[in-house]
Amino acid sequence: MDCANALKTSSRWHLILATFLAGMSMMASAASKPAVHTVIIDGMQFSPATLEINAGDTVIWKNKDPFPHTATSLDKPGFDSGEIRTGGSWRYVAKKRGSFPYDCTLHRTMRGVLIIK
Ligand SMILES: [Cu+2]
Repeated sequence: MDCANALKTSSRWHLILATFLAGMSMMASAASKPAVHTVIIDGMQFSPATLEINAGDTVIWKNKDPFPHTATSLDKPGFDSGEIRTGGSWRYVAKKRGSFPYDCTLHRTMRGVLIIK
């Protein structure tokens, strides 16, 4: 291989590497973009009961039952939706990392856990 050919091959590898790195950084930015998660309240249950999310993500609780519910963290300070009416929803932007067990203050047997990483 002469000098010119070696140079051509080397610049081609640089192009492949640059393309690869650009792809990787796009994937990284997609992964760190805040996501929106939904918890359905139906039949006196939170679904999913355990939800793992990243700090900065949004969680929306949607009430499909014919009566109100709340999503209220057991530890304070935490979060408290107040009463979510039938067909209503409540949106929460999760900022503080940790594991937050929560229940419905109107029906204490309804339990869920929000894990914020
Ligand atoms: Cu309830």
